[in-house]
Amino acid sequence: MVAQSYARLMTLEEFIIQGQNHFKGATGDLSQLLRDIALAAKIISNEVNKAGITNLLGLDGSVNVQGEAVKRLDLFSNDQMIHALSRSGNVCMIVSEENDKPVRTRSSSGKYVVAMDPLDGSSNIDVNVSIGTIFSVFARKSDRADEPNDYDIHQLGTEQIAAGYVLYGSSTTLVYTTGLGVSAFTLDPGLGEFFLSERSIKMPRFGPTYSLNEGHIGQCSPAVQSYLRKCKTPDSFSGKPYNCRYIGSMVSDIHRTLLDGGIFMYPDTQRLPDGKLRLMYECYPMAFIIEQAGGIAVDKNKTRILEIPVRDIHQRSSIFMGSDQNMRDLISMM
Ligand code: P6P
Repeated sequence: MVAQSYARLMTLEEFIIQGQNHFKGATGDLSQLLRDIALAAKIISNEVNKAGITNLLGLDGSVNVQGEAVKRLDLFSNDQMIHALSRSGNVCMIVSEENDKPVRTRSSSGKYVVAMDPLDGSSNIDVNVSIGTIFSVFARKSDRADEPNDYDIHQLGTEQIAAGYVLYGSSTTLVYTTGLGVSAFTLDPGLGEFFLSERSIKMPRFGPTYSLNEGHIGQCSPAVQSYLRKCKTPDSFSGKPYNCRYIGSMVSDIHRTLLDGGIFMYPDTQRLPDGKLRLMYECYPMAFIIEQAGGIAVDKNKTRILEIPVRDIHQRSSIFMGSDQNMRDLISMM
């Protein structure tokens, strides 16, 4: 019975090949890149799910039984992603939250540049809250015979050719887009295989849920404060106020917003006038996904996130993203 039910499921591998066939002249290089990311996701998932026990065994940060230093999970995840992205020879440069400068791979002729947060929200590991990997893929601009340069990195979010995240939660879920809609895959850890769980995800047009760190609300703009007062006022139609849901792990908060609708905000505050989240490897990929699912993503100036130019690879941006109607309500107040 189980064998028959698996037979009905589509693997990530099959889906990637199907997607590749959409792109005339596709070389399979992007497909290989997505497969490499999926491999790193499986390795990271395996470690993340052991994190509690390694802490208990005191292996975290000390020397493990093989005499190797046990790296903190975010550094381990960074290493795994860099290794996976370097395997194919298709990636020439990597921007990572964990590295001050862009990382050059051995393949200076690689056709892609990847920006990533290898383990976002890693501080949540100690309290067993879901965390995630976020990635964004660009085609390099410079000639492949030359060394990659800053023009390959300073591209607009609209130029992403793929973006996605992996959520290490009660199940490990990979969500990505190549511009043809958003699909989700769930890992069967027993088989080590990602299976298609949601195809062409479309956000609900509206969701009665808002998500932000309300502890900062006193430092937020009057527009955000008045929007929040509106969310807390019982709705004339349903008679109920919105729900507040905030996990403090961007991948989890965005995944819920993507599937259930609503709005996620990390606004600018007096302490963080440009917000906290990073433009290249948190805001860009998540905005690409949210827009592909029918939502809207802007910053404090109502500028489309995907059109905010990159000045510095670690620059921050305020971010407001979510369902079409929720976002229009907020934007009308900004
Ligand atoms: P705060 C996690 O540290 C993170 O980078 C995102 O995953 C999350 O959305 C945000 O910071 C939470 O920040 O200030 O609410 O703790």
